Amino acid sequence: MTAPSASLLSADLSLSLYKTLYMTRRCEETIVRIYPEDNMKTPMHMSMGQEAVSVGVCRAIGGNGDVIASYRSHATYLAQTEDHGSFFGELHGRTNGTADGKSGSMHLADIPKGMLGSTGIVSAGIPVAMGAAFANKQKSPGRVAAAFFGDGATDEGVFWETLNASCAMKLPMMFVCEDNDLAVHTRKSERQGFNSLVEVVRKYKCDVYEDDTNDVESIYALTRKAIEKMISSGQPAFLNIKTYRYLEPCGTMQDSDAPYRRAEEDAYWKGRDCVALQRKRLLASGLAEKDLLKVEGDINAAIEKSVAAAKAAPHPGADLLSYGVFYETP
Ligand SMILES: Cc1ncc(C[n+]2csc(CCOP(=O)(O)OP(=O)(O)O)c2C)c(N)n1
Repeated sequence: MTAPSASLLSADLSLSLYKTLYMTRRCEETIVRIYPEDNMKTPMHMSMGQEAVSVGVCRAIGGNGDVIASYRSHATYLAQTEDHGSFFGELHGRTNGTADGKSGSMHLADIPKGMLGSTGIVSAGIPVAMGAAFANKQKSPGRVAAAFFGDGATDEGVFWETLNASCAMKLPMMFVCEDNDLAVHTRKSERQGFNSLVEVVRKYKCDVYEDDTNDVESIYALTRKAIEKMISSGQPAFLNIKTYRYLEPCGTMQDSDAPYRRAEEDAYWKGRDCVALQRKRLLASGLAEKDLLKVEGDINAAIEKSVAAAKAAPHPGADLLSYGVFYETP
């Protein structure tokens, strides 16, 4: 296991980042455990291994921004809202879910908390986030918008059009590429006709940032820097954060033996697991193991309560069929 560097953040923030990382990981471990019960009918696109990107970025935004996730949305939703009650309600298709149980795991939203949504169409959330950035520039100076997307989304024209328009219009828009090198089973080197995405993006009028640590504190600090620069310069930011998907592209199973996987790559990233890294840092900073176990135990118990509440809640009835589907004039 890679040794973490000493924290440059306050002890409270360091622990708080860990709590959200741990909660997100534990929610997905719970999904892995109970998915075979077949109470959750939605397909699953697991964030496991990549959680530090959402936790670091969303915490750096700190409630003063709007985010849109890709279809691999669990970590972004949980990091932005901290609400695993509505999360498990939605996955179980129950009325206590984020969309009354009608949307499933790829369409998680909580607009009052700045979680504008997520979408199953690769790249489709990026121009919607640009709309939020445009609105924020007009109505809420200092507030940013961020689009999370995989490196596969940059193979879509709409990514480049949105990047171009955001730069031309000088919008407070943050592009967050969760760069796990893969689109399903295909690597960037087989899909892309250029050598380096960040070198191409550097030609645009935006600031480009890179991270390859999978370390939540490093991602947090980089995002804070990007937001401050974006607000002072009026130019968008592009964050390319290297990370690693632990599970199969869609589903809850391990696929470490699949032909597209590389054993050394798997070992490298699991040796710098973002949750374990932050835990180790907290222990090295003097936090007692028993205190950390208590924190973790409380989170585990709260997640079990959310799962039980989801299972006990009703499915949506016909009365909710068109509710929330059509815009209603206030
Ligand atoms: C417009 C569109 N084209 C194709 C697909 C099928 N598809 C689903 S996931 C995926 C790969 C996406 O890879 P990436 O954006 O890197 O996300 P990751 O799975 O790595 O998180 C593709 C091509 C889709 N959902 N939408």
